[in-house]
Amino acid sequence: MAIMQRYGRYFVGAVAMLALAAVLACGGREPPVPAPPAATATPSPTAAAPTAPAATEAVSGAGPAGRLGIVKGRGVLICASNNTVAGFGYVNDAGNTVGFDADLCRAVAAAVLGSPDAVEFRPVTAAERGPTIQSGEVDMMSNTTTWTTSRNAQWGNFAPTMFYDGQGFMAPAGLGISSIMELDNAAVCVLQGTTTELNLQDFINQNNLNIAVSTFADDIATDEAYRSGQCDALTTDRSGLVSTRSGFENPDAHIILPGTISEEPLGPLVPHGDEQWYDIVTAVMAILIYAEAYGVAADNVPAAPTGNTAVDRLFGLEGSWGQGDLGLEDTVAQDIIRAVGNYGEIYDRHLTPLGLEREGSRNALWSAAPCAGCPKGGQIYAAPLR
Ligand SMILES: N[C@@H](CCC(=O)N[C@@H](CS)C(=O)NCC(=O)O)C(=O)O
Repeated sequence: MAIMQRYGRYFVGAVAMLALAAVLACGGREPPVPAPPAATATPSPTAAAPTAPAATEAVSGAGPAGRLGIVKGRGVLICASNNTVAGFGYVNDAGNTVGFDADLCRAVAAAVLGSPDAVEFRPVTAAERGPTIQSGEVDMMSNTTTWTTSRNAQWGNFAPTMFYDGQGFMAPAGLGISSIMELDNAAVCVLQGTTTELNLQDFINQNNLNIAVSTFADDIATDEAYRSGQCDALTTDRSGLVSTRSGFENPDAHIILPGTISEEPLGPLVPHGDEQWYDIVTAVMAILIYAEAYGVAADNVPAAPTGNTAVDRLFGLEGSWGQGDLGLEDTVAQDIIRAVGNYGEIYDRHLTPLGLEREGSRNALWSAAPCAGCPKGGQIYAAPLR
């Protein structure tokens, strides 16, 4: 196939690339990250490997016997994560899992355990996600997972979407194509057990394309196959493409083609069967979003009434938004925002350095927020805290 012949030059140096790929899966090289608040920047090494009891307690219903009680008793939140996705979930040189998705887990740990470091991250491949969350062996999952109806029905309950994405394609610039329709007769690499794999098939069927699909069990294998020239193009969430490309030695040699073939609303999820726990994780996401909307960041969290009723209610200084009903401290939002910052701070710490421009994107706040100059018009929104 002509496209493969043109791609042949990418076999040159393939051996060296393979070695490199082993540490660069899905953007595995950490991008430059601005210094986060102290608590988030340096999770204690012990947080990565606590001596927690086996995680597979049966959890049913709310209350002390529910997951909140179990997490508190264990003293560690178990969070299924990615470990090779720069910007979202990546194990850094110090052995800590860092990224946007990782900080969502840290926010929950700050809420229920009082420390953003009290998290055990459990890396899972895309195909392991369903069985892992279904078994209840983790308390939550935060790893570029798309909210879909079947996952909602079979896997667990999704908290608010924290990153709006869509599926795209990346190809070597040298291939000379500029549109996804030119992928006819191409070979495309894709990760198993993803919406990506399913959407690719829909795209092929709907457009009557002849695409040779190669699937792989994890990021490392998928990216290696792309880099070594087994495929003409790589497909995943557009953020995943940006993340992957950031780990390449020469990112400019690869283009993310215009065109998005799906909706990929990404967000954390929890096991089915514990409404209180689901409500807690949902509320924590809402706190991150509304803190930004109200202009409250890690360094200006109020500890005394401000006179702004909405701010005071959110931070437990006047009135309530349901903290007591959820088994949380009145001032839980103070703990969360001091520990990890608000939504915008988390985004800027991990995703802005990757080049995922937020302003004007769907990941701006929706926000009819009561602060001058708030970014508006995006889709980041959650249940009001009241
Ligand atoms: N959002 C899609 C795709 C998610 C996806 O492919 N994520 C990659 C990162 S870009 C992943 O989970 N990699 C983990 C691994 O393969 O080990 C889904 O939920 O199925």
